[in-house]
Amino acid sequence: MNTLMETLELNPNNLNSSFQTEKWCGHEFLYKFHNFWFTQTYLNTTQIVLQNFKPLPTDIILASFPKTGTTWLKALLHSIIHRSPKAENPLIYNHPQELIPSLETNLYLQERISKIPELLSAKSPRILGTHIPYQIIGDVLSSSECKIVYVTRNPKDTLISLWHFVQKSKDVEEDPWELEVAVDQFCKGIVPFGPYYDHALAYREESIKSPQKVLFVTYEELKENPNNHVKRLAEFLGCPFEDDEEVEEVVKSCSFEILSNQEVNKSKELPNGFPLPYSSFFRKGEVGDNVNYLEERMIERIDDVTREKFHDIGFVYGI
Ligand code: PAP
Repeated sequence: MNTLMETLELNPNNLNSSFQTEKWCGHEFLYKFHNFWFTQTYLNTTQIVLQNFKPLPTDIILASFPKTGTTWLKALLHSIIHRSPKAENPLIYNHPQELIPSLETNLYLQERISKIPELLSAKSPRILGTHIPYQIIGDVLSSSECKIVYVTRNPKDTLISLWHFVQKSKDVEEDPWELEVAVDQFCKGIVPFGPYYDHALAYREESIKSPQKVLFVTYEELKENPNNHVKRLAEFLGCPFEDDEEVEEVVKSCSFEILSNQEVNKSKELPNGFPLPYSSFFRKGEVGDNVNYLEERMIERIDDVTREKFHDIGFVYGI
């Protein structure tokens, strides 16, 4: 516990002098740390995670760039690991973000520090989320036999989902994040935990190098064939399903239609340590919604970056 307190003292709130900064939206600034961009809060908590989090060999880490399917995967992983009879499914009464906390956004927060040992004492295997890029948290994650599931989503839908999410913040109501600006910042990588492309590529590379340790899955393939990918996830995690009905039940109970209609997920209450309500994690849950918002020239600009960053190195995805 002392170590945590000491770390906090080493991270004073005034970071402006030591990090490259960019204005983001509302009153938020982003800070550049190891070539990725962080809000002030997450820069602090990320450093605390790096210095204090020790993964157990049995841990399952769900890694993702924001808005790429984190909530869905949290629900799926929880259901795959803790198979429970339909009526007792904890997803009926608990938001997926509460069932599976994220290291830097829900756990290693100043106000939760005293509760960390208790919060991390969950029954094995623990499932924990993170948006921290592999370039930054890779050494920590490779220090144990823990498994990593990484989910990604096509860049245009990711951006549109993020743009909607950010509009819900009070701060941004007064100083809107114009779509034009959002496209520009996304393409330059200046969004929380960005650049999106570098984030996805490093986890993808690890999944190719160490397929037993890292499983890489896309939002779109999950949408297209959820049953197959849920089976694949369960096999990767060492707990394969015995019958297809069980798979069907997991897929159904975690579907957007079911989850977004649970009272807990419609709630306007704020999750622990988070400035936006539980309901903000559920919007449309569709593939291709970006075409309803992005102008042709915006699409072309993002596609150009996608070609350069992904396609040119053989990852044909995202257009
Ligand atoms: P986070 O990284 O901040 O936790 P994350 O859950 O990755 O957010 O992203 C939210 C997106 O996932 C929303 O997408 P949209 O804005 O395009 O609609 C949300 O609707 C979608 N989502 C949440 N739950 C599900 C689900 N069960 N199935 C499919 N999509 C989902």
